[in-house]
Amino acid sequence: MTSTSSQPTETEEPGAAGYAFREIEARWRQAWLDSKTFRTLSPGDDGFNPDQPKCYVLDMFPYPSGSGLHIGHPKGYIATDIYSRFKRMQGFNVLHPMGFDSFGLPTEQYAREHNIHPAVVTRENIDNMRSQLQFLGLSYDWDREIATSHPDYYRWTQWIFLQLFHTWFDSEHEWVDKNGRRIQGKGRPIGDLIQAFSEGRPLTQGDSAAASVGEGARWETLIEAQKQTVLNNYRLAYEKEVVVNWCPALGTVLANEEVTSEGKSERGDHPVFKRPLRQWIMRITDYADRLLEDLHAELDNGKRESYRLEWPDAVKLMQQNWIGRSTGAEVLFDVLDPGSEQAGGQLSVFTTRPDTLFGATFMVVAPEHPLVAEGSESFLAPDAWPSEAPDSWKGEDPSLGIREALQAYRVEAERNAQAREKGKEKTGIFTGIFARNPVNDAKVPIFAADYVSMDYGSGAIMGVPAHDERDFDFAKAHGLDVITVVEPVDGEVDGCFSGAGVSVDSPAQGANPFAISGLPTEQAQKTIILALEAQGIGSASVNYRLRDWIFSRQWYWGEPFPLAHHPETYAIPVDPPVALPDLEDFRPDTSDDPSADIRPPLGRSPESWRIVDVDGTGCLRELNVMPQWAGSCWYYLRFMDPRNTERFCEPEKEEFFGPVDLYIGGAEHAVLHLLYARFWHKALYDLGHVSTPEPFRKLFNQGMITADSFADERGVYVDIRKVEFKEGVPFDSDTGKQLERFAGKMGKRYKNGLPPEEVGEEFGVDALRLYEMYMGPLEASAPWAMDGIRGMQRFLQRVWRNFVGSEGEMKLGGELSSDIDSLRHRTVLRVTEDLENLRFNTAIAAMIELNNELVALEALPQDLAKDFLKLLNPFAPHLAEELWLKAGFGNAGVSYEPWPVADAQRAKAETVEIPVQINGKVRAKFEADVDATKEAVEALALEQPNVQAHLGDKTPKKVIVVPNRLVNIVV
Ligand code: ANZ
Repeated sequence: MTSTSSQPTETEEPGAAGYAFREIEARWRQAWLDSKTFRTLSPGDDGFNPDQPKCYVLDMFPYPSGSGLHIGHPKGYIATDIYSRFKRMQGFNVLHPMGFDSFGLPTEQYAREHNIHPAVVTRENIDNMRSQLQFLGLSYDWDREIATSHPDYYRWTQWIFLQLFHTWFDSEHEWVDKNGRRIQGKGRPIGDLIQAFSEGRPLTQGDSAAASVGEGARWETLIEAQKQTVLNNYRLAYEKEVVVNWCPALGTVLANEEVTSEGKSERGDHPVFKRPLRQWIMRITDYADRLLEDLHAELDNGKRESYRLEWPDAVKLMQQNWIGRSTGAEVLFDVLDPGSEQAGGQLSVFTTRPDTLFGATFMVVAPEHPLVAEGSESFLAPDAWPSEAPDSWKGEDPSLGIREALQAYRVEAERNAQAREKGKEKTGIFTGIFARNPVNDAKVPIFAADYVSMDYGSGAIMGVPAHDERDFDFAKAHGLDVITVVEPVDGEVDGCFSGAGVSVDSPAQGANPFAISGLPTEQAQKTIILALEAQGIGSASVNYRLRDWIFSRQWYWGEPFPLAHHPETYAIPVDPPVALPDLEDFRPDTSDDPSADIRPPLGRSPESWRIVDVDGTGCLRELNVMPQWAGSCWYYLRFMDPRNTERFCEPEKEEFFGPVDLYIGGAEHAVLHLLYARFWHKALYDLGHVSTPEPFRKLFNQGMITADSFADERGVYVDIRKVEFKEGVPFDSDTGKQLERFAGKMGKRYKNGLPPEEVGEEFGVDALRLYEMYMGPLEASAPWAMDGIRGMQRFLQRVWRNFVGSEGEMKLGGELSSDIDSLRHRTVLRVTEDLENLRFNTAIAAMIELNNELVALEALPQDLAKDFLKLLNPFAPHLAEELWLKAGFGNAGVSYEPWPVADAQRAKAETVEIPVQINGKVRAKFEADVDATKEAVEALALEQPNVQAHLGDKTPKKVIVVPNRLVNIVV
């Protein structure tokens, strides 16, 4: 960075010419790096003080993109920097690290487009972003920098993966954690399960089915491959064939969010196909209850006071909805053999309203349900339409035979699958099959319809049109009965009533075990569930929206799995590190053919890498890699001990620094990243590798910095540096053509994101930092405006002028007046409280007010000058350090000076100026004692000569006194 001395600009304050911010900032930036000012000592380091309290302040680390940072990105980083500097001055041992989330598709795609190896791209991008972050004077401990794509890092990601592979969740296990908390369910070593099996724990039905052995088979009779298949059913990291979104043109699997409603890839608009694929999956659903509970629970980590997560309510709610716990019942309906009244099978439904069973007039299964899926063993549909079926039950074309019609509906439903969720019209088709309602023996038709989804509950429902909107719409469209069985406690309903109320029209209380008439909904549900359980036709049941997490990706730039495949088709762990082979051709195999073999890039690695010898057997390595999320699941732990080559993190250090005290990042990570990281953390907690039940104590989402963008008549964005305004109308300075203005996001593609270096060079980094914090509350989004940064530059120039005379001499000395002293204490109070609560904008306002009062002083009394620089330091550290040094306050700098403490007594202003309004217009001002009574203030106001003059002989209707603020007289 070149440092030119500051040339006067039009906005410069007179007399502030000595404030050479470019030179000052460049010098301090370098000095902090050279002397490692912000290095954090850990337990075990020389000079570490175990009695000093810790504060762990973390940013969501960036992925090193090719375009680097723009001025919108550092908002959160500036906030954590301010907080970290504040906490250091308050005497905390602050851990404030930074690193790079450098594996993943964005980097690989950039590499493909620019034809550079991802490793090279990553290195260049990291170097660029590091220097951008350093330019901003952020006080990271750079000795702790990590990159998730570095082998020293990802060998531990692999190690954690293996911990999960070797763990199963024992939902029955009740235990007391080391902080004395009773917890239901625990991640336990898989060895415990193996031992239990060999000591006689019976295999479940699912276990036997998976191992293809008969029911009642015993563990010790299984061969190794069968045992491994059973264990795969339990492992937290397991293998399964699942249906995925396969995009052959991109050569990769896509997440649902990456597929458009037309079934195309969001990136590139290529066709996407549903296709079964063997994947590694994380059994996060086992932790659903604990992930939910701890959002609100009182937590304790044994060394500090107990606490609850201080997260935005909106984020907690999003996680809660994402997990989506529903309680209700599973109910078995007898399915009648076609053309008979005899039960030929059973159909299980999940309902949240078992109290509405008497109102069930039909059933619906998902189009893929085995009951109607041709070729499935449970396929039951008859050969011809039953005589009961009206045309409205027969789908689009009633002239089709039942099997053709069902087949046509299935195909249609699959085609619509991507857009299914909120499909307006409730289409569906009769399956030709009837079932019997277990509570009243009513015969009900079974439909297949795509408003029921195969991956929730059992993929089948009972239709209760009187009390469920979707069922109501469906019943209307297909001419089905609507029977009301719940009424509101008061008031009437028209149409569908889905609320809680009182059961009606079910058997009266008495002999019938399902008697619920007259019972309030909650009680009716309990009664029904007990009766279902007693008769063996149902039970209480819980369902979750949360799905297990698909953990494999078919690209190159990710963590290799520490696994190989035994020829007998089970996975064998391989000790980390497993280095990513250096492939020259790292591109995926793409194709036009949706059924072409899926060949991940690692399949092209040399045989010496691909084949691992395990006890004399050649095993093929897993060729998929881990997803982008893997590295970010635990990076906050590595920062505590980033160079450890023996462990992922030394327990002593984790116990000292954990959990993260403040975590700031974008709201877009509210669910996935934070949920995945919490899941890994809990599993590590159960295994005894971390000491706290939750990773992030306080979470804060910064708002976005938005910006106007400008486009020409073709809709092509024009670089904002080329936009010129004539009477408020934007023009392209190159072509002279008028442009259209759009408000919105800042970003490279809108050509409206300036690099921070450009803005920092022009106005100063301190001004940039202040401005980003002064734009409004940290959580709010606000548009960038150049005028705003000029305002902050003027503030800093005024600070300079208050401290430095025209000859460059420091203006220090003199006595502190009691007025200024009390303002100083008030400002310390306000700034301290605002910093603690991340209200940086109002803290800056308080400093501006104080600074404005100092303009009138010839010289600054020492104590005042010191306190002012201390308050300023977290926000504008370069200027604060410079003035501290120039003032001779100490060569060690201001960064670790003790934070000023306010004297609440002295913070009280003795008198305040109070304006007097008559009918809303200010007519006078007077000084009043801050402690003056309302009556005294009112009397003083009425005595003011100008007030008397305006009142004349009128008597006021009303006098309103706002203490210490205002008197308002209404006449
Ligand atoms: C009968 C009923 C009566 C229902 C009533 C609701 C109200 P949540 O809260 O989301 O868990 N359902 C069950 N499985 C389904 C599936 N695979 N696809 C679509 N819908 C399904 O919702 C559970 C309710 O959604 C269940 O309770 C079921 O409808 C429906 F007055 O059963 B209900």
